[in-house]
Amino acid sequence: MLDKIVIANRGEIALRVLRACKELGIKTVAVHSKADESLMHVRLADESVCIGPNSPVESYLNIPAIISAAEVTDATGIHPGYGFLSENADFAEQVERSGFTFIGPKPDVIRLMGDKVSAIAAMKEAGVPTVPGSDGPITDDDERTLEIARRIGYPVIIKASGGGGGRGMRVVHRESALLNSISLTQSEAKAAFNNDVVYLEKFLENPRHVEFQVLSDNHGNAIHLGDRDCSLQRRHQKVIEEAPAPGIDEDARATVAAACTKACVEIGYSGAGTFEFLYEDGKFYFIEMNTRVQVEHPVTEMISGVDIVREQIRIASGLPLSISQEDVKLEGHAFECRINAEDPKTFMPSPGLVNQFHAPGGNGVRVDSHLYSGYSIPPYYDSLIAKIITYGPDRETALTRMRNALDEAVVDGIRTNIPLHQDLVKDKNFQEGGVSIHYLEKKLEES
Ligand code: MV4
Repeated sequence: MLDKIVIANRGEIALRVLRACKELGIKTVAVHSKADESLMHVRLADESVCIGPNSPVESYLNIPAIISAAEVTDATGIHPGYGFLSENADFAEQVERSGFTFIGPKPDVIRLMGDKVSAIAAMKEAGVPTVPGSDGPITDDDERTLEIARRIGYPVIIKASGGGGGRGMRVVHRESALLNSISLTQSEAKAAFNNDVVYLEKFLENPRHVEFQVLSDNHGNAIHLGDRDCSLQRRHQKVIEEAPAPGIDEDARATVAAACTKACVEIGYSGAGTFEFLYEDGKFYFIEMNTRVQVEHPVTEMISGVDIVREQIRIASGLPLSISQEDVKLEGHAFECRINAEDPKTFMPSPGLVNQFHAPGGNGVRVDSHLYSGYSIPPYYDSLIAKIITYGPDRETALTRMRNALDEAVVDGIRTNIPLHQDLVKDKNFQEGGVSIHYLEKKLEES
C-alpha cells in the first residue's frame, strides 16, 4: 500500500482525500497556494508544502512544483482530486516517470479518453451504445461531410475532439449552415485546445444526463456502482445530483452497466471512472468518459456503501478491488446539493469571510465541506464550498431530509446558493423526477 500521499488539490475534495488516507493509515502531504495556508486539510495533514502563489497556473497547475513537493517529503503517491491536473495525461506521465504513483488510470488511457473521437471509437468497439454520428473526424472533403450529416439527420451537433464538458460545441439546424459552422468550431478548437479535430453527432433535443460509476483494478476486475442523474445544471455546472437516476428503463440500465464494465476491461482501465450518457426515450447514448473522481461521487457512496476514494488508492497501490459485482447492493436514494459561494439570483461569486458556519446533520445527512467559522473564501478558485448529501430508503425520504438539511445550514457572512436549492427541492417537476438537461435554465429564465 502507498505509505504517503501528496494531495494535489484544495477545498472539500482535498479534505475528502485526506480522510480516506487517514482511514487507511497513509501519511498525507498537503500542497497549497499562498492563499490556501488556512485550508482545513492543510491543518490536518501530516505535512504541508506551499507550492506557489495564488494563481492556479502557478500553484495547483504547476507540475514541477507538485512533483518537487513529493520529492522533498518522500511521498510515494499523488492524488489529483478533480479539476486542475486530474485528467492531464502529461502530468500523470511525469508523475510516473519521476518514480511516484499517480492515483488514476495509466497516462495512455487518460489520453485515449481525453480525445473524444478516440474515446467514442473505443467505447463503440466495446459495445457501449453511442450517439449516431460521423464515427471519426470531419475531413476537408465537403461533399462527404454533407453526406454524413444527411445520413445522421438534422439537427446535428459539431463537437471538438479536444473539448468535453460543454466546451467546443455548436448545434446546426440546416444544411446551409453546416460547413461554415464546422470551420468556426475548428478555429475555436484550434485556439482553445490546440487541436482542430471536430466530429458530428445527432443533436438530441431533450435528453437527461445519466452517468455510470465504475471501478476497475489492475487484475482484470471491473465493477459498476450504478448510475447518477446530473441533469439539473446551469451552464454545464451541475447543481443537484441524485442516485439512482429516477425512472430509468431497467433493461437498458442493466445492459449499459454491463457494457461499461466490459469496456473497462477491454481498454485496460484502472481506477475510478465515469461513463457519461445522454438518456432519451428509454435509450442511453455514450458521450464522454471522465477518468477522475467526480464532485458527485458521494451520492453513489451513499447508495452502494463503497468508499470510492479508498478504492482509488487501493487500486493505485496494486491491490485488487475489495468487492465483486455480487457484493454491490444498491439500496435507497441519495441527493447532493452543491453549495456555492455565489449570489443565488445573479450567480456572481461571493468570496470573503465566513463569520459563522453551521453544518446540518441528523439521520441520513452527510456534509462534505472544508468550511469552518472564521474561514475566508479566497476569490481565486472554484466557488464550491460545501456538498450537502442526504440519504434515505426511498427518494421521498432523501428529498425531505434535504429540505430539512438546507433549512438547518448556516453560512453567515457571504452569499450562497442555498436559497436556490431551497426553491429547487420544492419544485413540482423536480420532485416528480426525471427532468431534462434544459429544465433549470428554462426555469431560471421564467422567474
Ligand atoms: C450533446 C447534447 C445533445 N446531443 N450531444 C454538453 C456537455 C458535453 N458533455 C456534451 N453536451 C451535450 N452533448 C448530443 N449529441 C447536449 C449536450 C448538453 C448537455 C449535456 C449534459 C448536461 C448538460 C448539457 C447542457 C447542454 C447541452
